[in-house]
Amino acid sequence: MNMPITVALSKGRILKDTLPLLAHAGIILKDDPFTSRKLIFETSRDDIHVIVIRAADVPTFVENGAADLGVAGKDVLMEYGGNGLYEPLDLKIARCRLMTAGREGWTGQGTRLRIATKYVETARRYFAARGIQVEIVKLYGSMELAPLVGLADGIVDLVDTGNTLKANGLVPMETIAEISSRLIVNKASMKMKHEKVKQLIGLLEEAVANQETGG
Ligand code: PRT
Ligand code: MG
Repeated sequence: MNMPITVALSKGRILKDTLPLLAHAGIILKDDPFTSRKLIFETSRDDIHVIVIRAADVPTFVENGAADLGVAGKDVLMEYGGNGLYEPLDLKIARCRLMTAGREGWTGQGTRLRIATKYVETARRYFAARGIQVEIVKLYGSMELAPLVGLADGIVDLVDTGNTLKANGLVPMETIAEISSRLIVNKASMKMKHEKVKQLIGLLEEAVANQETGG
């Protein structure tokens, strides 16, 4: 049985950090995904293909079986919700924190706070669990601008070095979640292509361990 396997990646840092892990597993893309306009890539293993899509679309492709496996940030998975996916492996790449932030002096307290974010569901859950009433302003990017122009009191966004917040006069407040990228697997693929999927998970597990020891 030689059923091919499709792996979904996204084009930014996840691609950059996943390619070395795939290479360690003996999987090399035949074209350079950073310069190519292709969306489907053949690899050194003729039974494994890679597709490159928007980060937020990866869970949708995998849950619906358009890809067997994928790599997605925990931020994206938390926002996507549901339990239609297996999440067998923390790849420990593209790490950052999902945080609340606001202008210097902002306490994060108040009534009817307006919070700008692209993580609408996650932010809603977070503030609701704390009994804080908020109005969520959905944005698709440049969240850091919102408090500066009076669109919101605070934001929920990813923070790595903190430089983006700092450059815009914002300060980090609370950590909602520690973020890293996860391998996700379609539930039917896990059954139907069990041997191949298991083998790939095992190879990536080794690659992660190797990366952790700096090998
Ligand atoms: O399609 P889209 O543009 O949304 O995504 P993409 O194609 O750029 O996807 P990709 O592959 O880059 O993956 C995005 C994922 O990387 C996120 O879902 C996170 O899981 C992870 N990640 C890790 C980050 C960061 N670190 C990060 N720092 N994604 C974004 N940022 C941004 C952040 O939004 C903020 O604007 O970087 C800025 C903050 O960085 P610092 O260092 O200034 O704090
Ligand atoms: Mg991007």
